[in-house]
Amino acid sequence: TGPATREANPSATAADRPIGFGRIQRKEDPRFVRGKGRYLDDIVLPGMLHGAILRSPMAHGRIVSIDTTEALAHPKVHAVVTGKDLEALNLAWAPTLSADVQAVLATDKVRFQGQEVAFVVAEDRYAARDALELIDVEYEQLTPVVDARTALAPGAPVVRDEMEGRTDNHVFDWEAGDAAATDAVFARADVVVTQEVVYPRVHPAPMETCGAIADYDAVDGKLTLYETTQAPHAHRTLFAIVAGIPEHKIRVVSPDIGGGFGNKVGIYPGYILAVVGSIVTGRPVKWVEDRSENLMSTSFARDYIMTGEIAATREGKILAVRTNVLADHGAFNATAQPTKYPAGFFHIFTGSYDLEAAHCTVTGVYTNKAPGGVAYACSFRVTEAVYLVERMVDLLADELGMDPAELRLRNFIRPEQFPYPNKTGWEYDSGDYEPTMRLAMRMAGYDELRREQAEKRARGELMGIGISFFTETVGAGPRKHMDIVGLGMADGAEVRVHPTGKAVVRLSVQSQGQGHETTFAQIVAEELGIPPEDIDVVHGDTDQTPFGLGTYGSRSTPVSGAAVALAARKVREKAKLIAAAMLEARPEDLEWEKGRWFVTGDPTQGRTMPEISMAAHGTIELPEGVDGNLDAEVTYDPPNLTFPFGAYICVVDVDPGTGHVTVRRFVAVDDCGTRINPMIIEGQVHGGLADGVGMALMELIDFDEDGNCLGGSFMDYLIPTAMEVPDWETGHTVTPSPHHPIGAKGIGESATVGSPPAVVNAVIDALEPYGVRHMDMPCTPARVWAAMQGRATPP
Ligand code: MCN
Ligand code: CUN
Repeated sequence: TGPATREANPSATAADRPIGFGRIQRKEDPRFVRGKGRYLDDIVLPGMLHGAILRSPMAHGRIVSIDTTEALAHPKVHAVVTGKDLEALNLAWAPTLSADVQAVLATDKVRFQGQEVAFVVAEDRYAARDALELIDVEYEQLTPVVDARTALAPGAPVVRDEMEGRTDNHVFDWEAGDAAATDAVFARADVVVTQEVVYPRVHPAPMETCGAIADYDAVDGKLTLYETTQAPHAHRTLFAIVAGIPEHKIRVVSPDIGGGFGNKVGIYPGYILAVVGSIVTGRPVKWVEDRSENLMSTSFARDYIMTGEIAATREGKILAVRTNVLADHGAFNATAQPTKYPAGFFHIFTGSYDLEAAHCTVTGVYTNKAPGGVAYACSFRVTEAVYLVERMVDLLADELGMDPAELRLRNFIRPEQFPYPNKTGWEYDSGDYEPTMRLAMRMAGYDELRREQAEKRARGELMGIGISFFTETVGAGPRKHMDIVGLGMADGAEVRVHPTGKAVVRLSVQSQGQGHETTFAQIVAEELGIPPEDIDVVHGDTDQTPFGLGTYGSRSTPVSGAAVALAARKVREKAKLIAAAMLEARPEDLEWEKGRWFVTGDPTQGRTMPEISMAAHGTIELPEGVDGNLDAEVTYDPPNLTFPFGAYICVVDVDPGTGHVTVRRFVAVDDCGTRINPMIIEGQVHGGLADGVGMALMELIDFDEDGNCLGGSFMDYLIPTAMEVPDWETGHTVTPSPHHPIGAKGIGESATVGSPPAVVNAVIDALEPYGVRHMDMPCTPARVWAAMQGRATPP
């Protein structure tokens, strides 16, 4: 299987380039590579002021008093806002995306280090920061809840004591699967393996931090809000609900986004404070957080303590998986995920295997840490699920003395079992796992690698080979099952073909680097035969785009991509009626070829899209019921999610003296169904693999016993650079989604989801001579070295 479908020479003329799907260069890149992107901080409005946030120095404390007199006296300060001021406006607390509330500015207590305490609006960013130092806050320090394992212990400090009658830190209990059936299968299994598996707290850490510019016009009552957001329409509705400003008076603009990775799904206090600042001062107010603020206060990811159990026969037939999870949600439950699923889509932990039973329980707890959850290319907690099951399968292989590739191959769901109803309530739409796995093994030279490993082991060298085979569930809704704060998960798209045959497509989703301006033009191009360069993609402005829930959970292609394809097909059908009128033929006698309707049996009698679009806006008499344009609009409610999958193989070398891990090779074979732009897909996979290596080897948001965040800068929170990653070896198979109009599944998070277990499995495989069965991420040199000494954590 070759890597690419169609190669395009970038210097080729438009006529040589593929019309539709294929490897075309990104339309947005001329702007980005010339430094002409327009990010939030590039926007300067006349008379704009600057906001800065005073944050809590401690994890848990009661606010005794706040004195803002000196800050207000600063000559460049226009306003200082505290929780008390917000209380008067009923804005001190805002609803989260998970039916909880979050303090916009603390009123009673601070509940995590870095929490928002006061907001200063000043002439410039420097003055605003200087004035923060002039605010005098007296705190009474309280004992924090730092370890989720102790959050439910009797007598633990209560994080959310502002809630009526609350005496503990319990957030929710949730379960999926059949407990009794699973217990019964475990009871008769030959082999059961149990392991606690921790997916630690990490951070999406996009290149651009979060920010907002609010511009409230008191005369016409209109709020224009520039925001780093992945979901402009959802944000607009939430602002309408929270601020009481009607939607038609709110315009949310999401400019170019410098990476989101889930970090820009939520509504942060800073965004709300920019709005308050603008209303109070009557001027536009910009707020942009710095790197430490981003790492310490905005949506973290993971923080799942999972106890996994896997049951199998002695011959290696996997029978069941069960797990209990303790989920650390921080001080407020601000997780972004569909209402029905407090643990996101974690119940895909049944993986790619044909199980007899499965069951999970998830318990969420409050701690004195930053709120958020799910963010970071997670497909709504599929990261945690895949990590759990792929670690458990490796542990089982170890227990049975079986090759981990062989064990997986024996247990895959077979192609004829699709659509496959799994044991926790999903219906996997399509899959053909074995060829994908075999391709990865062939590309890696699996048997040869095992031989090399045996030779090296004999010499005392530590080489590891790690496998991960993942199945994701991406593309939320359907809306009857899925909503976020009551908004059903569907997406709108609008296609307009102008008189001269050029087109514009308007989206409800928002690119943060995924190349939507290219791939969504390609979808229209494929359907209408209009070259992609003649199609403009408009997104990120609620005044210009149809309603929809936005970009996260790799849902843009599965949901919005479907909406675009169907809207384009509507245009094509309308074009058919107009072409028939032009040709004086019956519509049913016309046939389509890319870009043209022609009379069946007489290809010379036809009309091209530009001819038809001119006629639609022209003077010919249009058929009954056809109005004078070539436009269409669709809101797509997906019938099911899509289930992309992939096989990843990682080869590592571990330095026996230092415990340092080098990722020597990484083979990734992905199947995301129909591929719109293979180059963009490879880019998504490369980025996600780097994320995965980062999480597996170095990324960690840790806390000391007082709840101080130890990952608050890029000196402490390590992210991988080109030095730490190998040359990725990518391949693909194509198993289209049967329910998606073009057969495409999502790809944006696959590699982040699928790669961490491959890396960790490789590290543990390398440490086999030391009898290491498991270690928790990140596999830093200190931790690997400790594991080699038989210790769980470094001294
Ligand atoms: N694509 C394709 N063929 C397919 C599937 C996708 O050509 N069969 C293309 C799409 O058209 C799109 C890109 O690949 O241009 C990713 O598509 P999709 O899988 O639908 O994911 P989204 O566009 O919804 O992107 C969201 C996803 C998420 S949730 C995170 S987190 C993440 C990711 O994308 N954040 C990113 N990739 C990122 N890439 C960049 N550069 N920056 C981020 O912040
Ligand atoms: Cu979970 S990170 Mo992406 O879904 O925006």
